[in-house]
Amino acid sequence: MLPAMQELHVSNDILDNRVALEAAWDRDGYWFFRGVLDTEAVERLRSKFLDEIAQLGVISPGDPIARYSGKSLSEFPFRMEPLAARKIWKPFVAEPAIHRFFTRLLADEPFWIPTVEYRATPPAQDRSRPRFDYVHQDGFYNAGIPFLICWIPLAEIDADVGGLVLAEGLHKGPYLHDLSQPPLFPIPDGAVPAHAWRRTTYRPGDVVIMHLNTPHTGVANYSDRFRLSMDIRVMAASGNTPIVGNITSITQREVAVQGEDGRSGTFTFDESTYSRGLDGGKVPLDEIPMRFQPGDEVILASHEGRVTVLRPPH
Ligand SMILES: O=C(O)CCC(=O)C(=O)O
Ligand SMILES: [Fe+2]
Repeated sequence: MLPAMQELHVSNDILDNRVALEAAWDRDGYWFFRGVLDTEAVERLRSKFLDEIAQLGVISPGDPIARYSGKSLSEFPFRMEPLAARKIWKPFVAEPAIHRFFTRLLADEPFWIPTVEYRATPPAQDRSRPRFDYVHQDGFYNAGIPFLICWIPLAEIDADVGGLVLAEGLHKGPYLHDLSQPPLFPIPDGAVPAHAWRRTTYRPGDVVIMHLNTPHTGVANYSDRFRLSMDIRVMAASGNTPIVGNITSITQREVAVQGEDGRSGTFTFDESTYSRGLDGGKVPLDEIPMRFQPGDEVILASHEGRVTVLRPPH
């Protein structure tokens, strides 16, 4: 059993009230909205997940509840690489009803950061492991880009299925990650007081939007079915958005990028550059040019011509 936890605050009633929205954000470090995403659009996304995992034989074709068939998971693509390769987030955020919701929430056009996780989490195979998968603050591993995390359930996710838990009001810092424990710097047990954890039973149409420093984790799935969710990151388009695109050239001192939206430029590296490799660790300055090549997809943030963040989308 998951320990008893308070429910997330629901912010539907303040969706059009900027002052109240900002106050809730400042106090809690998240917004939770119920039933605001067009359920047909969510269903179209969900059916892509179901088709993919049915093809892998781990659920029966057409099974709407995605009950795990028991087939070995030794070949299961835990990061859903086939869905990632198809970039199925793009048609989802382009759905007019989805676009309208985020435009209303941000009071601006949404700018999507293509750091997307497609999660089809099977029932936990090892129940001796802790129920909380990995408590973390996204900001610790993604310094420099002030995005909002959008966690989107694609089916009902109750306490057995697990889902997301977050620590309310702990986004104002300092980071809880333990700097003396490389390379992952985990948050020590007990650093988040037990009373701060929040959850709810999630349903299609709901969305959790979190501050990038809000501690959170997935909860191991103790049900008989797959847990389906997608998390994606967004900013207001008028903010200081990074360039999302491809490297056109890279030398020991600078990198040139061509952004998908037409922005481009050449930027220099320096000691303040935060670069992250595919393994998630910080890349030393002199190794940056070896980690990236022309053609690579990157997210690049800059300040006065210098790179502040350079990283692959994932
Ligand atoms: O869904 C999960 O298991 C964790 C979600 C998460 O870490 C995120 O959305 O940043
Ligand atoms: Fe996260």
